[in-house]
Amino acid sequence: MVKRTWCAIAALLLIAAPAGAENGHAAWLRYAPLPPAAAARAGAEVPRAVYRLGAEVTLARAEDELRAGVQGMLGRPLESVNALPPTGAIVLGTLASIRSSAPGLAPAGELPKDAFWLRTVHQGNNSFTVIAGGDARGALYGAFAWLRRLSAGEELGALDAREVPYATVRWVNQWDNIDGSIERGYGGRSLFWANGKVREDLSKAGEYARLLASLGIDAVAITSVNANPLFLTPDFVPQIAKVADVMRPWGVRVAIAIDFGSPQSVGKLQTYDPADPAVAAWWKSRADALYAAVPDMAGFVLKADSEGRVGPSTYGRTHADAANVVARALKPHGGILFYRGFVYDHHMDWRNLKNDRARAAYDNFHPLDGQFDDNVVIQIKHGPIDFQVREPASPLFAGLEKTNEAIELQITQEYFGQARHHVFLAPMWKEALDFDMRAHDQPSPVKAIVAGRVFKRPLGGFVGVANAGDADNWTNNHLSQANLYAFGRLAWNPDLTSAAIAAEWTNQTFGTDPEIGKIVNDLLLTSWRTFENYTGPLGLQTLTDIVGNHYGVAVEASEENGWGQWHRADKQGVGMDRSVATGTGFAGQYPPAVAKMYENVESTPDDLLVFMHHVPYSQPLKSGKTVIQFIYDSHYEGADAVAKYVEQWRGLRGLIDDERYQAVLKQLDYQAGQAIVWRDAVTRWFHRASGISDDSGRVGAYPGRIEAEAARLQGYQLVTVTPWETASGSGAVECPAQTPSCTATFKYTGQAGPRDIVVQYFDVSTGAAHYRVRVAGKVVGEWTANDRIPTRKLDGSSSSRFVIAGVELKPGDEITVEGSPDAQETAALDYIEIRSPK
Ligand code: GCW
Repeated sequence: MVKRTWCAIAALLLIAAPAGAENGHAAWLRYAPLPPAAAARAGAEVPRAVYRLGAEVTLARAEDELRAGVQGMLGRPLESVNALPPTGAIVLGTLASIRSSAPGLAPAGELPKDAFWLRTVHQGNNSFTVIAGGDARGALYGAFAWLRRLSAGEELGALDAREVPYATVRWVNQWDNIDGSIERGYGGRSLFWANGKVREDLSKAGEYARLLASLGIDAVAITSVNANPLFLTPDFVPQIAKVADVMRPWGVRVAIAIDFGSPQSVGKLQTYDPADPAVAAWWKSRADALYAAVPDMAGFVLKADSEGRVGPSTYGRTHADAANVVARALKPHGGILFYRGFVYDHHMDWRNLKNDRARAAYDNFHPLDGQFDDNVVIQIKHGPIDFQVREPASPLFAGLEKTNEAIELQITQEYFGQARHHVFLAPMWKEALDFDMRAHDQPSPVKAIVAGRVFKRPLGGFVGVANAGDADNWTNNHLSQANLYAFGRLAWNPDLTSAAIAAEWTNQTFGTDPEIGKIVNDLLLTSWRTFENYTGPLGLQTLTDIVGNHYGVAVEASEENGWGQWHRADKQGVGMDRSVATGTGFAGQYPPAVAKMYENVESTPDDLLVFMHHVPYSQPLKSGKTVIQFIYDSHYEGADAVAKYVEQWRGLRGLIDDERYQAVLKQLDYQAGQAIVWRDAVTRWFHRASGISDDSGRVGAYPGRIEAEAARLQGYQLVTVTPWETASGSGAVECPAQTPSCTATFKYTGQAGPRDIVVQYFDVSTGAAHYRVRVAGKVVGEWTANDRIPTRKLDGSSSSRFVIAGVELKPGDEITVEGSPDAQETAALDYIEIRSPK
């Protein structure tokens, strides 16, 4: 009885929860009420009814979307009608159906597939809004585009807008594994797979398809490129079909990634040699089986001869042989094979100064230009290395003229703070997309090349490695949603500016109040530079633990191993010499005008200076500042900028919902701490390497900081931290596992007054240690280190910060940090810092 009552109350509470509860699940499709002035204007412009022509499910979804959007934003229903009301309506359908049923409303002109036309037609006092698609999917895209305009408060009364997608390929790849984990995924578990099979409940996968459709993305590879051969077994045919069924209503088709060894591992053939007719027949039979169940399947993605994946090299065959054998199996069904250009040797000899991973894509694929079938697309990462914080555009884009191409952009923030740091990637992508390759000395921006416009290719476009999972808000960081949004918008129209995309996203996601726009857009648009500043500027690449988790700082992790992400910093200087004259020759892979620019130190842009050249630390940049001083300054600027983000974000209090306000504030606060870890590690590392001091005297001098090694320790023991630069001073202290607790006591010698106490500690993934801080015996703060940072070690990833604000201190006060280990986590401590309150 008691239990029942509680259930009833709980149910009531659920129902009573504010309609506007914002956990981020609605993403940019919130359809929140418009501010009164915009609502009044739109109220007059938006018809009261919707008339849909055609019964296709995709059109029905478009109608639902319009109804939900108008109801949400204008607070009034949009009535569905079965005949054209003379008093006006939104008329939704394909151009052909509108032309035959309501010829007076149809725009003159044609629309290709996926394109749409938004148009208002006034007849006397009645007005019609026409949403016409080249096909049903185009009409759906039109509905979303119209709603986007409505949400931004745009004028809708005199529309005449025709939009055609820039490219044929607008795909995302999920790196989802069969067990439900996602490689480099930070947004939770897979939306498609769990425990070795398809998820029972695919409703979120359907909602995801809706998000993708709102951007014009029309295909998703639902399995990781590090492909599990099981996905090609007969058992998976109905499972893949199940996913396809929930995505199809939104015009989204599925693809899978395949393993090249499957003819042998799954098909039990003796070989997977692409030249063997039995192998070709096997690929054909698998494609036939899949297409029988999923007739609109989009195709396959293939990573071969890369990072341990098998490929054609086993049999001395070429990538073209490999791609074509699979493409021919897909061809009769209209399927496409995406063959990844990410092929390189990860056992390269680092001692050989001529070796260069950046050359690999071009060296592997350029010689094969013209040998790929016309339903093969070479999928090329935007830079020649691997999604680092700054890279030049891959020279391979200009190196294939008779082959279809797609640019691969990584939406998931593998090298960008893994959704714990806020980095809006559109400005970086734009730089690659807009980069002019000067192929044949003609304008040839990368975006136009991949779309097939420069070399007149029938197929090509944009692929994003997505960041979505089953987290309530899809990405685990509200601001990371902006990256998925930006990818989709750029895939639709790469001519959009980053600022326009940021503004659209912010309007829809947080509201149209100009103050919100000012704050959020500034955070978005400056964040790439900020991240680059505190990680690896000047083309150093992300100075992260590249052989480990790709998260925290580890300056030397890329050196002296076969992975080829070398920056070659030594006592005299830093950078890879990639010139033709004296280096690896990489610069020569670009068309002449670009090659010439990168060949010389003087003409190489500062942002890529040490990517292209090995220079002394004293090398002046264009500004006159030396390389070493720039490394110091940029790191301080980057860390300061994140600290400022926290303050800027506080300006949103009360302007946006508290739920997301608090969540982002917490994330930014964490990031501000991490940016300091990065700043100190990189600057101290280069200070030690170069022996050159910081003109501003900051590196190595930390006012208010007291090292744990210098504290009075009870139970705590000194420990060295690897890499050394990730701990302040000479290391840290830790409390041996199984010890109940240890203490480190610091003496305050400053003036009396309120102070912030910053505690720098280590939060590893193997336990939840507890910390308690006392001042003169009184507890002033305590917390548990239970964040799930991807490391078991004391290092740059686990180094974390807790701030106890506004504590009254007087000279002589003892500050004691008591740490209680848990499991393997040793309540380790790096330092405390006492600073004036902000
Ligand atoms: O950046 C690297 C990632 C791998 C990934 C690989 C690739 C899917 O660290 O996790 O594997 O790129 O793109 O194939």
